[in-house]
Amino acid sequence: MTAAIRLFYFPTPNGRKISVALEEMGLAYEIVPVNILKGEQQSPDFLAISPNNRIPALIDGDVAIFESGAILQYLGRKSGLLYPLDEPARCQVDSWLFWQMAGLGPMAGQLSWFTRVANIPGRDPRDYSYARHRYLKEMLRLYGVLERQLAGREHVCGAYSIADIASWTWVDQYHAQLGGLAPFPAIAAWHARVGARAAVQRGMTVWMPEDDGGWSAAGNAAQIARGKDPTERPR
Ligand SMILES: N[C@@H](CCC(=O)N[C@@H](CS)C(=O)NCC(=O)O)C(=O)O
Repeated sequence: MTAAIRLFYFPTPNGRKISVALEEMGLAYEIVPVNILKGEQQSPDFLAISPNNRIPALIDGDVAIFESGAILQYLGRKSGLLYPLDEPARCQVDSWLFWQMAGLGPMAGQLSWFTRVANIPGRDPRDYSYARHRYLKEMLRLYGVLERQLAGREHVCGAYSIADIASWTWVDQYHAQLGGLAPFPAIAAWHARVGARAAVQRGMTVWMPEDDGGWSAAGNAAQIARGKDPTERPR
């Protein structure tokens, strides 16, 4: 039987937010791989669902959604889970969800981009040290914000919610950018706590392409093993 929910997916932090949420909420779904390393996000069929040509996107009956934050809110409303009904609590979850969407995700993405470009010999002759400096500084600021929020709390908004899932997949994949979580003990404890959840572990491993092109945390580790340091700090 085909599951009602179809998740257009690639195993990046934004894609994994949704597979983790679906696993946490116990909703049946089918993975539709969109291999962004092969340009499948540009296909006309996919653009009809996701006009910004980015994963993730989701179809559920006559509902079609793109943007991972909007999808998390939809799944929270649909399941009645991990998205409080109480308005003050929901506003807190929305605040931290948008914080991740507008800050933590894009800044980590830019830092990763400029670090990787700098690590590809012959890729581009320009000097990216200022870009790396800027995004590393912003990442450190954002981790400081998250550290303060998590100090004395089990989860970002107290109770486990879609706000945790949104930030967790980004911290999980990219904390090596900052040289690890040692300077951020509350984030480190939260990262371990959320990572120990069975649903999170299932959601993180739902589908992998044969060659991840170095996008994943495993790809980062392989890059380090080849002598290229993805955490290289700006001069
Ligand atoms: N704000 C969007 C960002 C989505 C996004 O950037 N997706 C990336 C993977 S994490 C993608 O599809 N990249 C394909 C490309 O750059 O062409 C969301 O949260 O859904």
